[in-house]
Amino acid sequence: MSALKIKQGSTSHSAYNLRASYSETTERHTLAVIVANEPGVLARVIGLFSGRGYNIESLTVAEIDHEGHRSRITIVTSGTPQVIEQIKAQLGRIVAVHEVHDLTVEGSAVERELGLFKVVATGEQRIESLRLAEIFRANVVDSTLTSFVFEITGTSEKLDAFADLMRPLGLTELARTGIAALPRGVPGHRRRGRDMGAHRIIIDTDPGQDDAVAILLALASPDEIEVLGITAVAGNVPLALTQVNARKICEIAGRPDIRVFAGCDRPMARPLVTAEHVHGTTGLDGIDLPVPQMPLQAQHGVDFIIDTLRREPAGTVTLCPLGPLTNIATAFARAPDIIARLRGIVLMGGAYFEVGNITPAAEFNIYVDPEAARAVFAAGVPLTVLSLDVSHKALTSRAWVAELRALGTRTGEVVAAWTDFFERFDTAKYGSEGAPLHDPLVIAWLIRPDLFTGRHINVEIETEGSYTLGMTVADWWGVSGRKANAFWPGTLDRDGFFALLTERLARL
Ligand SMILES: [Ca+2]
Repeated sequence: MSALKIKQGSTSHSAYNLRASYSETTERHTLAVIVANEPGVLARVIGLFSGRGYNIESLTVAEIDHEGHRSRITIVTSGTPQVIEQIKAQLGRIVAVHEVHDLTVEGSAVERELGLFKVVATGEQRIESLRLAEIFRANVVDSTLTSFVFEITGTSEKLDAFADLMRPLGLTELARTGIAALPRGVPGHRRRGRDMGAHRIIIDTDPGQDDAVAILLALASPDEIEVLGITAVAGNVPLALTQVNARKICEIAGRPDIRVFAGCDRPMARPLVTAEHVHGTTGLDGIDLPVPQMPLQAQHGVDFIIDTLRREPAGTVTLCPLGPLTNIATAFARAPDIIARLRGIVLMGGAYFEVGNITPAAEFNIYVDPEAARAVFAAGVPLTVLSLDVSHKALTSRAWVAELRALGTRTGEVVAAWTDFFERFDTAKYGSEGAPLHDPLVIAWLIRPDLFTGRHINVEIETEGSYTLGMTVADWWGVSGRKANAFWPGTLDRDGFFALLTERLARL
């Protein structure tokens, strides 16, 4: 069919006063936009079209809008006028159908407000499911002989409707994993953090140069991310340094208004293990930074996490741990009611194919507090795990450091100096050119999940092994039969990731 793009026109704000019209795009193809105004309609619409053999060349949900309890769904389809008439007749039996004309032609701005979900289905129904997926404008992101994962874009209601349809087809897991990337540069659609669609996050961190880059990336991305606060934890270096470092980073970003809290100073059940050998004695070695002027908040970081989750609407806050999971697990233990109020957790930690970096079996963040990690992975929260499997694909390069310096900004120079520092350690350790930039992947995942593919799998934490303490036992191949509890990205668009970093850091 000819190029077809949809944008909200002036008429689309009123779903109930639309006039009917067709617009011919070619001799054969007809565009119809159908607006329905009933909750749960999507499930019935999809059910209507599955397996009916309509000669529909394109049927795409272009818009879902919820006003109170009412849903308005715009469906764009093409086909012969006869087919369109059939669709209208079928739909008219279950919903109020209006056709819209005179829509302004523009990109898919509507998608910007919708969530991104991943669905795992198995078995023989794959083809059927894919056909349904097409209706939802879904992308298959991972596929094996026995299962496939695809992501759909939509609201929670849409996901629920989709899940109902998919279950008989072999749906095994369903998890909300993030928000679709927000295309930039569409006038009138610049959004700040509090708006629908943006991630509202608490960053829990043990800076660390790579933590610092993650925080800078978040603060440079207000369209997609609102930072509610930063909680420091002991990890790479002791708490007395990580809370200071977190404030230094906020000041580099020109954001002394961000509230920084000190959390736990040691793991739940073990002595603290640190990583000065990687990050230097301050945790931010590589360039001298001034003593921060912004205050440390008086409240304990764990109390801030608990209070925030109890205060904010349920399902709106995401935790982003970049260090040992002590603060998070302590908050869960002290206030179990907050677990169900989380939108999700997106963390850096663990490894499967890349195995360990602090021991042969374990990644540092999980190793430092394995009891905390076990509690978090068992909490039943939608969990996304950015592990060494992807961070070892996020290797810095001389060309990227040169790009940072070429920005000619203080931020560019600081990040370049940090990279120079920790590259020395990692280059010697791994024999590679460049060093892995672990923690910024958490923020990159929130902004651009399309840079990753992965699987929804079971991950258990080893807390007793003689040689494997802190290992993330990740069932990538699905051999354990244990229930999936985490989305585990396995691939990364490396160049896309560094391009995103450069673009965002240039704003600070
Ligand atoms: Ca960290």
